[in-house]
Amino acid sequence: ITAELIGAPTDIGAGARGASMGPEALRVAGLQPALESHGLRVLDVGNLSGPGNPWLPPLNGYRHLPEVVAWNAAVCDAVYAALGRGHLPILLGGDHCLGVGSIAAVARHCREQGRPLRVLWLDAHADFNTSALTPSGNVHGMPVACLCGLGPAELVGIGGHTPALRPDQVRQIGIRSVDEGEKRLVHEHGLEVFDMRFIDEEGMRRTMARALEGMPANTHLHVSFDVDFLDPEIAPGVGTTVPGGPTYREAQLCMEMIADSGRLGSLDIVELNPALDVRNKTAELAVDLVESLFGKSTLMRAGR
Ligand code: DIR
Ligand code: MN
Ligand code: MN
Ligand code: MN
Repeated sequence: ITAELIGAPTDIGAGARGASMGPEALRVAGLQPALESHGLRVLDVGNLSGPGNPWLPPLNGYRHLPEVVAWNAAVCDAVYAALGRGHLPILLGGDHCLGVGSIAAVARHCREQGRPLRVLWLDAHADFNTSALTPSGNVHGMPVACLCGLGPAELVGIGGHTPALRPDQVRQIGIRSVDEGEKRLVHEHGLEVFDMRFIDEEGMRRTMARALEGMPANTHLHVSFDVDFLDPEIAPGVGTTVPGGPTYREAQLCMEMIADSGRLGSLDIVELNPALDVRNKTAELAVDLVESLFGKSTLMRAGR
């Protein structure tokens, strides 16, 4: 496997400045050597470029929509090109609005290859807002809705096919903050959400078994890892902390079970905000977890 690191240094869709420093913080935390130590070839293609953050109030329910579209177009092209080279793209965000471009590219690739796609959305938030429902106008609260066809045409059509995803291709894990109107929309569209209550009651093991079930052998699995998925006690370096997230052990098991599925085809690491971090510890934790996602284990494992 050759992994391709693609930096997208922007906080254009977020409600706090600083996620634009995420790619460099992950590099400083040693992402590339960590992946290499597990047998991957790693190509760091550097950072994409795009418009600066004008820090304006929402317009028609969206903040910075033209800039969000520009960044997502660049991300979509880069991720699609990486997949075309047979590489496993790892998007280094940047805020979670970039999930639109990244996953639209993955969906396009899978459509062309006739492969099934499953998306695991690891997040404290459902990211299923629309311009009518959003309390903030921040597009990082809307990417799942956009991918399912609910959103502005210039963003929803970015991978050339609308919608990029059907809700039944998505599994959300770790959710504990959903806005009032957003709740209804999540329900109407039948999103499969393993919220924190589900994880409390069933445990991470059964949660992940459910989230990963029913994938044919040629399934492309995309993981969109919003670092605010993690409990803020262990991961303070994010813009929108929500208490009561997965512990270190739960997060490790989550990543290990994804690795064991053998289906991982692409990854986003988003919402890391070094301006809010403590001595880069959240970036280091993200690197530690990503190692498990790529097969780090304490002992020899059957079949690997
Ligand atoms: C909130 C916060 N639901 C919003 N969203 C996210 O503004 O739409 N924070 N994704 O990370
Ligand atoms: Mn290691
Ligand atoms: Mn998110
Ligand atoms: Mn989030």
